[in-house]
Amino acid sequence: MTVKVGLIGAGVMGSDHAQILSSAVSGVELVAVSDPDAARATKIVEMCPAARAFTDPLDLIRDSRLDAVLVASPDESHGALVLACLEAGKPVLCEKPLATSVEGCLKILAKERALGRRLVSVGYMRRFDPGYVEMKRRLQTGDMGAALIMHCIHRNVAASPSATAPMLITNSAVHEIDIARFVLDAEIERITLVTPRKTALSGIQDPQIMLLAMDNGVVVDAEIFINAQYGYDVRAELVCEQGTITLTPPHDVTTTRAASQAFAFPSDWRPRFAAAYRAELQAWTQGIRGGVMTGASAWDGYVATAVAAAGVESLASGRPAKVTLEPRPALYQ
Ligand code: ISE
Repeated sequence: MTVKVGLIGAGVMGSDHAQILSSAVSGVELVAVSDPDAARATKIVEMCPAARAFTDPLDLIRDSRLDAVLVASPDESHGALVLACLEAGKPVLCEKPLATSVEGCLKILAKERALGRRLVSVGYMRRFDPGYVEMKRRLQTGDMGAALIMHCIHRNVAASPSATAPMLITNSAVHEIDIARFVLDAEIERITLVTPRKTALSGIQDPQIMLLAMDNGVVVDAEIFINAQYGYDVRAELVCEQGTITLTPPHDVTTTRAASQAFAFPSDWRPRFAAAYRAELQAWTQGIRGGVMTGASAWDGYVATAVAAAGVESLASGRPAKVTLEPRPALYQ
């Protein structure tokens, strides 16, 4: 069976997904694309000629030819579009965040529970990154002993002019929140935002340091710096009882010349996580065919949004914020 997918959003992420679906994922066909900007949708149709262009995403969701929907539209639209997909009974992979508010996520959880089956996946693509997958596997072998501390770094080149201080948490650190839960298999009890001296190159509180207290005692520290200038740089090191597990820098070559060594950084997350995006989209389409969804669920999407909301609270108050979650429904056990 070829999974017929409709894509909502033809911006940076939508175009990237269209490119991956049409060149690197098997058993899938992009048959529809919607964007309020018809010119952007047309660009995708040029790349995927089987795709029909829409301007209204709800018309796309209703298109009876579609088996599934990929949402890559602006963040504020995610919650309502995911609900519309559930209404139509269609599997949906939504870019992060699942919804911008905790209430929006809870509505999705309630709707999916009422349907009684998992249709929602959330694009926390790091769960498919070979490095993080291996980090989790090594930890689970037990030969490193228990994890004690996870050190993370998340640096972007330059933020968009509309970036705000809370967005360091809701837009960037959510990936650290999700991957810490995934690698450590633990929930977050408390989140604290620490605010170092600000870079003069931005008007907002940047960088920030996020501390996560996990329910198994591990502490995660993550530096989030979205105007780091030199390149897109994501690092992680897990300190365990018997040693450490560290992501290796993801470059192909290092040059040695004139008494120094160098390698290049990507300019954003798309090249850095290219393998993860491919694996995520392949697993999603396989999951649709086989009826078993992998990757981040609606529950994981809800938790990431809830922890980030507590983080924004901590940023404002300067104090640790407790994370309070709804009981986890059986559908997501
Ligand atoms: C961006 O929206 C992403 O999702 C990237 O993965 C993340 O690294 C970046 O900081 C965000 O702005």
